[in-house]
Amino acid sequence: MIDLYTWPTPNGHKVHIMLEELGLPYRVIPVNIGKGEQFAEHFLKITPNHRIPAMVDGETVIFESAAIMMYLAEKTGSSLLPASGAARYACLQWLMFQMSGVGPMFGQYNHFAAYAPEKIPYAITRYANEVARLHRVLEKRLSEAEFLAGEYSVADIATFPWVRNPDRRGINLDDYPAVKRWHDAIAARPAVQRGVEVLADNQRRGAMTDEERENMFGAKQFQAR
Ligand SMILES: N[C@@H](CCC(=O)N[C@@H](CS)C(=O)NCC(=O)O)C(=O)O
Repeated sequence: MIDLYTWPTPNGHKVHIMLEELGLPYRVIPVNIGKGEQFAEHFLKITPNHRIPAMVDGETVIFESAAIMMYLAEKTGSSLLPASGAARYACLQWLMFQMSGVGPMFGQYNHFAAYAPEKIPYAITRYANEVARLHRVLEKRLSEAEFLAGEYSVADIATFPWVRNPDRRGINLDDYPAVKRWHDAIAARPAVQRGVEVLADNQRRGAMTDEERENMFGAKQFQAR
């Protein structure tokens, strides 16, 4: 049985969707990052980076969502990550684009626009510009291909949870019709619908509490371990 340490956030959703697409049985082990459970001793042994998602499958222990997705595709021989050739590298290229661009930039936008106690116009503008630029890159690609790597793949599964709920980033998908077409096609997949429902009852509604703010952005986050 695969043990998945996770929480209902975009990086968690990637792996929930992947497991649902592959039809693999898995046990969900919630790590409440607002309550600071990512700093628990047993979790730090699985991932020194104290972030979800992380996975234990027998002897295999992996953190970083894309590494987990690659492992799962290769474990099952799934075409969601082609085994070799140009199709594999097209897929990896867009997966890396998500991991190094879309995730971190959208995350920083959320931080400065929604969570930072002080509104810093330079930071908000910088990350809003990056969010828009990355949407333009996605729009260009998805105007010429049905999915990021041509066929539906780990790259789409990694990117979709970050493009969901675009209004949170000041994005109107009507301005990006190819991205909207792609988003709606992925959102309609039953496995995707099951994946985004995992732990959905735990999703934060409303403003962040002081406890959540302290655990996510306070001293605990930065203490030497
Ligand atoms: N690059 C990592 C990012 C993981 C990540 O940032 N996870 C967030 C939730 S989406 C987290 O665990 N945050 C806890 C914290 O910041 O303390 C991945 O893709 O797995």
